[in-house]
Amino acid sequence: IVGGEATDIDEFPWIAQIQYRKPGDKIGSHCGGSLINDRYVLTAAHCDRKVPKSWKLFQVRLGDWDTRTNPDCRNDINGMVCNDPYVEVPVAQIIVHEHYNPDAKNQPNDIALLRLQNSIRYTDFIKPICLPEPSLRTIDWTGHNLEVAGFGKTEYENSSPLKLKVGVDAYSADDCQRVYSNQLTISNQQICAGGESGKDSCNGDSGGPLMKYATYPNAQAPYYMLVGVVSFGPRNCGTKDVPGVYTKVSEYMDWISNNVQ
Ligand code: 4AZ
Repeated sequence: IVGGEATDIDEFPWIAQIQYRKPGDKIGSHCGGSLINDRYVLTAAHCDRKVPKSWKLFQVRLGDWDTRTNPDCRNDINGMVCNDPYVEVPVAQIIVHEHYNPDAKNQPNDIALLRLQNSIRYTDFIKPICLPEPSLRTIDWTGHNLEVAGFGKTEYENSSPLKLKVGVDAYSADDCQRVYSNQLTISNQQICAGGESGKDSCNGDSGGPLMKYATYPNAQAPYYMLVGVVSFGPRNCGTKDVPGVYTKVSEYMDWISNNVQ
């Protein structure tokens, strides 16, 4: 996230850090994701496909906020206050969209599900995000301020030790196509947001959530809804008038239902 700010410790408790085992058993995280129920994390297909083949996507970390926190603190050992109770769960299955095309510039169907080996116990720091119900799948987000969050690249560092968030405005499909016109086609299964100089998602935020907090029709209270999955953008994140491109989650609800057991 560039141009963002630190989240609260219990903000966006669905954010997952996808972890890879690299040669030499080094562990790294190059993508985010969103917990959508007690067994599945939604992420981007390119998180599995565009990393070196020798890197194995093997687990997700949930509930983290400050990656610098001493992990010994996870269980309130020796009276240490545990303020960052993350868990790490093995990935049992990676379900990449069958029509994802890693070679296409416009990254069609950049969406994947990770089935977790165990079901997750929800805490103040680990909770699923809501998916759009049928009546909310046709909302036109043009001009709305959405939020994106993650541990990806910042204006200072290649990744962020803290969970960060930033607001990005949604583009209309036409305006986004105009921006990318001679390079690639933006489909209506994608949504663009950003374009404000210095405020954007960035490398490592991929797979993470683009969200809208609102009181939706027929709801008593406001809640966060998952609108998009971070997919790609200009090499220089936060380039003025060049929005990031997100996979539009409302277009994939049947795919999600069909692939979640
Ligand atoms: C990336 O490389 C990436 N500004 C993801 C999103 C954006 C840019 C780069 C959007 O993972």
